[in-house]
Amino acid sequence: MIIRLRPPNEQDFRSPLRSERLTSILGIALGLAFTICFLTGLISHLIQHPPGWFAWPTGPSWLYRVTQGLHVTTGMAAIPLLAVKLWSVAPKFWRRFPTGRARAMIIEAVERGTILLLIGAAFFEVLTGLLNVAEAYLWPFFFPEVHYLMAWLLIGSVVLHVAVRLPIMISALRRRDRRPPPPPAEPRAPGAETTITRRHLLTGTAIAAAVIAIATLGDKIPALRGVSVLAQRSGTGPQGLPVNRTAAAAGIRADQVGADYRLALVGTRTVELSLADLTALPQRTVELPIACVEGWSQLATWTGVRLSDLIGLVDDHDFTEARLASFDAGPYGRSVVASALARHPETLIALRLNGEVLDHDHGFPARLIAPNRPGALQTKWLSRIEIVR
Ligand code: HEM
Ligand SMILES: Nc1nc2c(c(=O)[nH]1)N[C@H]1C(S)=C(S)[C@@H](COP(=O)(O)O)O[C@H]1N2
Ligand SMILES: [Mo]
Repeated sequence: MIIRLRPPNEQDFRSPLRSERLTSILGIALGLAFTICFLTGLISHLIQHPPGWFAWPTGPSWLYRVTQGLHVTTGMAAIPLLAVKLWSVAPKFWRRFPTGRARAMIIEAVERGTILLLIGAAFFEVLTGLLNVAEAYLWPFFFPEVHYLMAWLLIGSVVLHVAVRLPIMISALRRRDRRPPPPPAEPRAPGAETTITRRHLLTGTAIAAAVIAIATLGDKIPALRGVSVLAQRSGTGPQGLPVNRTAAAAGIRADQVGADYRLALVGTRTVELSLADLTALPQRTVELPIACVEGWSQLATWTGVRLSDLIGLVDDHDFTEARLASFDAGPYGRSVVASALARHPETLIALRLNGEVLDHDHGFPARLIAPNRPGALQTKWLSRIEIVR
């Protein structure tokens, strides 16, 4: 027997389950998922790189926890939608390229180019996102920037794609083709028989998306921990809270956070406070989540000194922001707290976590904890707070 290898053509794809209606329904679901990812991702980007016009509210304290948890969960749930959507249009990838008329060829080339861009950007976003939450930092500084730029490319090509296909989509949704079409005039080719319906396929896809979402939610919603096999963090760590970067990984030396520890407060005056000085100031206790940009989040009880009380020790004037610095020279060793958040009564320089002195890995001797703020900006191992007018 001689087997001739050739690229497939449109007719090789025989499943009678494919239809414009099925593709349209999957497309709407995927478009919604990508829109949610884009908007929640954009929020996260703006909080971390705020332009002048942008002010993220100081509350409710759980808001970022919800937006970023939604980002990662929706992105994960989009994976089966993307897979089935691509399957539903697979024959089109092998459509013969029109030859002859230049205009038709150009239109076809532009169309195929846009679709290629759309698919490439979608795979790229999902893959980089997945690697990031799996803590596979293959390109640690590179990830957010490229993921961010690709998000614009993706959402742009989604908008273009929807605009071009809207008429087909609307007419396909008006038509009722839930049942497989009647058998064609000629006898069905082998492989064309099917025992499932389009409705089964859609329900199965929806269940897959839901299972992935629930399996992802465990490090965000404690009640789901037991069934969340895809949760990115175990939820355990010292003092019941996961750690992204340990003191050892951040290169914190014992002498920096030992008996000689001082927190420098720099305003119109400068003061250096030892841990004993900090402990002697009025202590407050708040319940606030750590909400990592990677999607996991966890509530904890924090005790420490109000940032506004510390600012009051060195500056009596209006200020625009407080600049925090850490013994950690890494990318999360610095952060800026805008004045509204710095004045918030729940914004603390925490010394204790869940009833104990902060663990070294949670930022001992002192770390920031503030409401409605990405975990990456909750700076640990603080060395200096500068008040900027
Ligand atoms: C499985 C899917 C996805 C996962 C797991 C994921 C994960 C993440 C993570 C962990 C971040 C935080 C990065 C950081 O600040 O360090 C992020 C940010 C972001 N994501 Fe995704 N993502 C996914 C899909 C998408 C999609 C489909 C889009 C766009 C439609 C998107 C757009 C964004 C944007 C705009 C940011 C902000 C980047 C920045 O701060 O500069 N993501 N994503
Ligand atoms: N100095 C410093 N602070 C830091 C980090 C860091 O690497 N260095 N990681 C941040 C990140 S990404 C998160 S999610 C939180 C996690 O806090 P935890 O380790 O106490 O749970 O700390 C933040 N503070
Ligand atoms: Mo984080």
